[in-house]
Amino acid sequence: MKIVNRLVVLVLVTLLNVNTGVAQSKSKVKKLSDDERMAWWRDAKFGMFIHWGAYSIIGGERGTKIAGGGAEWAMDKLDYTVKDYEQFPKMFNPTLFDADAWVKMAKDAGMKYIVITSKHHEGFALWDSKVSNYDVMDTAPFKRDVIKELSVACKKAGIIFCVYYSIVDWHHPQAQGNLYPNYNIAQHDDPSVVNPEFPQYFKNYMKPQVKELLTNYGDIGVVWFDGDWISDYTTEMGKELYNFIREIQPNTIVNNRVDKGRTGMDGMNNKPGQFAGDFGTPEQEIPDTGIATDWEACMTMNGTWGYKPSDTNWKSSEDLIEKLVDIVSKGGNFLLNIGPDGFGRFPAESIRRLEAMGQWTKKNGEAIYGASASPYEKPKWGRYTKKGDVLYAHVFNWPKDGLLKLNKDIKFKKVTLLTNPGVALNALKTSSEVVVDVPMMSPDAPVTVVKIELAK
Ligand code: FHN
Repeated sequence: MKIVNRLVVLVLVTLLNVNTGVAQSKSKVKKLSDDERMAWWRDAKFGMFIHWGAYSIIGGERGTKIAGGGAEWAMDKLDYTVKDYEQFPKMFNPTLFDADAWVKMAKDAGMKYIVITSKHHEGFALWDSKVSNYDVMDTAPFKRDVIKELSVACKKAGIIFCVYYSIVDWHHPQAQGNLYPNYNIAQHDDPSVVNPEFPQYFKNYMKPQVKELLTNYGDIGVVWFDGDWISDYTTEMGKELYNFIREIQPNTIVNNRVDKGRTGMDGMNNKPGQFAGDFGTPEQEIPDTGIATDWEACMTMNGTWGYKPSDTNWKSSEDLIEKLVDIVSKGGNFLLNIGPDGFGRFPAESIRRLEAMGQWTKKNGEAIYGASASPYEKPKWGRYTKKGDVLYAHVFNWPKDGLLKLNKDIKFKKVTLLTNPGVALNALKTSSEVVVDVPMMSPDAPVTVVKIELAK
């Protein structure tokens, strides 16, 4: 073959081998089965959600105005233009940020994974993105890669590191950065408002940013998408993104908001032809009964995801512990939110609740981690969880007469208090219930766990 022809063939072969678009690095990691991949997440049960960004400086307030709802929506709710809002990333300098301290508070609370807002709707990235200067390294005086520091701290502590990423971007002109004065209009108010350049944002900005998060920060346990509701974003984009992620890190888990149309209680996609990622994401609510597939309820401790000092509507520690039990008894995970302030501090009210939950999970974690949903209807006094041939009765309302009445179908071998395994409790099976003789006072308020070793 003439040299010229050979050269032409060589050039053609080279061109065919070059990936178009974003170069994709194929992982060499062993691809687990779905059950193997979900195993750690199903056992973990309890994670920390962290909403942190430039909005954490604003605290939901502008002059006399206080943003309704979540303070992480300050840019929209307090009517900032893109230019006005850019002042806040330019002053983002949370010198009290201590990743190890944050991770310790999560771990001591009994949380097994952390999901941090790497980029919320405001568009400001908490990592050193090469796709954008609107990030903590180029725009902010802080010049520390928050995602790097937190991922390293998580790895050191054995906590699974996960990232939240907003599909919605109120700063990027090819997303919703062109919609002042109402960034919300293209989301909930008027889905007919679209940006014809959104596909370019998706291909040339969003995907490269997601690739950065999955390439530069070690193993990513979960990519937690949000903002799926905008009409610019399609199920096809979601499927492309899901496959893109799994090619870079095959065993990363992706929530259902990678797709569109999550609805109602279960946060699952109910529309035909839509896929629902790997788990459902009911928000600020707990399904009344379990859901057939994997699911995680995400919830705030007060009424806001982002830091908002005016929001003093804090859930009690007792309520949060009961919510954890309720969720696990229905087969779900609990992703509980912290909104650190603009200095990098967790609010004191949040720390108090984390410590109270840690005291409870330390004593009762056996009945939570790795446990499965209750095999019985929820009893009036509390909830059941189960692990192998052990049933756990989590008692919220302690019986005043010292007689705990369990489901009549329970066949038991031994009944004890989880925190006092050496003392067998008297239990009697009748035709209508199993009655257990318990102490007059609840030994481990707010939720005492009775351990029931089941007979075969
Ligand atoms: O708009 C966001 C909101 O700010 C927050 O991030 C929650 C957390 O799941 N998700 C969206 C509202 O559904």
